[in-house]
Amino acid sequence: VTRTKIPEGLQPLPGPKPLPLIGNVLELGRNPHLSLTAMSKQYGPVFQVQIGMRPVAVLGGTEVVRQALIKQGEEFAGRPDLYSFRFISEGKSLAFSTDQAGVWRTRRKLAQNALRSFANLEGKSSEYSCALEEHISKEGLYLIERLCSIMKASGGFDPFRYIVVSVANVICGMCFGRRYSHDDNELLNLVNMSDEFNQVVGSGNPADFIPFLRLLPSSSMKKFLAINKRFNNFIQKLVKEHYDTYNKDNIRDITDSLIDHCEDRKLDENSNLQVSDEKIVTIVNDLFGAGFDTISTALSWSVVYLVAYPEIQERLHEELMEKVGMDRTPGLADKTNLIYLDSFIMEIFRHSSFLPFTIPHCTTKNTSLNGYFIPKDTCVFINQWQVNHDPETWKDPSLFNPDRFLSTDGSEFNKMEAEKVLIFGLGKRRCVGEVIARSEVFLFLAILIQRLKFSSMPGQMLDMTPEYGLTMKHKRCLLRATLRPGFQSSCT
Ligand code: HEM
Ligand code: HJJ
Repeated sequence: VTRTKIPEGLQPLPGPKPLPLIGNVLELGRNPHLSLTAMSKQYGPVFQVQIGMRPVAVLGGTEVVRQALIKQGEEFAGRPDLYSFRFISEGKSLAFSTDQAGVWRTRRKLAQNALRSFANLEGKSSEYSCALEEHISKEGLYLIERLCSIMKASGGFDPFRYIVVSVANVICGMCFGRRYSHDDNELLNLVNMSDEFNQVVGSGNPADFIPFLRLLPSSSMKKFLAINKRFNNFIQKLVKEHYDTYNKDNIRDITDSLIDHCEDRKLDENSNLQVSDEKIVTIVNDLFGAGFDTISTALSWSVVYLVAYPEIQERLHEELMEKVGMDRTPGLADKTNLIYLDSFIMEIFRHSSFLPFTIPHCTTKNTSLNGYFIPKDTCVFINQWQVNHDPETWKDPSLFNPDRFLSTDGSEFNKMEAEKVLIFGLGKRRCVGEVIARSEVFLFLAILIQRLKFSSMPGQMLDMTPEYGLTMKHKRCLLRATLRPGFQSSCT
């Protein structure tokens, strides 16, 4: 370990004493978001643990996270060179790879522009305010039909299994202009295997920090490599089809627009060619991967919470009846009126904190925080779970209570409280899909809650303990859904 001399007036980060070779891995345990929150009580809002030979700065206090990611954004905007990240999109991921010469910044802008233009695109019919709303509405209604027929056939359904296909279809529509059936095995195999991906890339995976562990045979690492390979093949096939049928006068989807950007650049003699075509087109890997996995995790948790809190489910349904009624499908414009639903979603984000840490960050130069010295190239974990359960910020943080986001008389959504929830990260690396994600979670839930009532299978206990990973999932389970009185489906 190389030691940089600590500048005068600064202290080294506090933290537990590391063991030789493995550092503090044993104290990290199976739930690093909980163990690191507990350590923070002893060492403060910013401290250091050593994972293997590598020091990691852990930030979990609300203020210290804002200070680092916003006020000192540039210094904390890097990504560490972690072993598992090398295999994601063949090391060319926008989200996970280390930046060379500002390429990340250019790619990020391209991703943001592509998402913005395709989400806001006009819908095919005037019934919808935008293409995103059209995709979500249609997939939401298909999902209801599908759940009704599964209920009729087998009396219970696995929420993640069906939600993930509907969500994947929305991002597939935007990225590739196509949708898949709920029985398409190619898509099902791809989107139902994200567990291993998430466990391997979750913050604090020992193999990322302890080189000799990579020599041991590991079934989870094997599966991780297989998932990445399958994922890349799936996307590459769709990208090739797009190259073959590309027409610059008819840009059909995000993939076309990224190809178009490469072609444009070839004509422009002054353009800077640092970003290869491949690095432009692989942006869709990240958009598709992030687009199906995060949102389906959020929705699947939401359905489980609806079942766990039936009185909240009834109140959400009543709000929908009052503000939307039965005669039309809810739309994105209803968001401002459905304040209890909005509060419920914020409380899902906060209470589950299903994205417990952001993707790991890395310092881009020597810096300091709260009077502590942090050298260049230090790996940094941002503990979103801790921010969302900080007793200084939240009254009874372990209580699931959507009302905390409403004014005392219940008539208004409290934006100030909502902004304290940390789930999309902050600053330069903040999620690029946030607007789409919020719209999708809102509209899918509004459509589902309007028409369906969810409940548990008789005699089955709900297990709400999350499985640790980049995105934490609930255990697979079977639930029931029944149509609300007055609604029809093709199987009633
Ligand atoms: C990054 C959360 C949905 C695309 C991130 C990060 C978080 C996050 C925490 C890392 C921030 C950091 O490292 O500091 C979420 C949540 C979602 C969601 C909670 C859903 C509820 C989406 C969607 C897309 C997307 C729908 C795309 C369509 C990305 C990309 C990055 C990212 C590309 C990498 C940004 C970068 O490294 O510069 N997201 N996300 N996310 N997200 Fe999301
Ligand atoms: C995936 C599940 C994947 C990628 C990306 C390239 C890109 C969730 C957070 C940020 C979003 C950033 C990305 C998430 C992962 C998945 C996801 C899977 C292969 C992938 C914080 O998206 O099973 O395979 O390859």
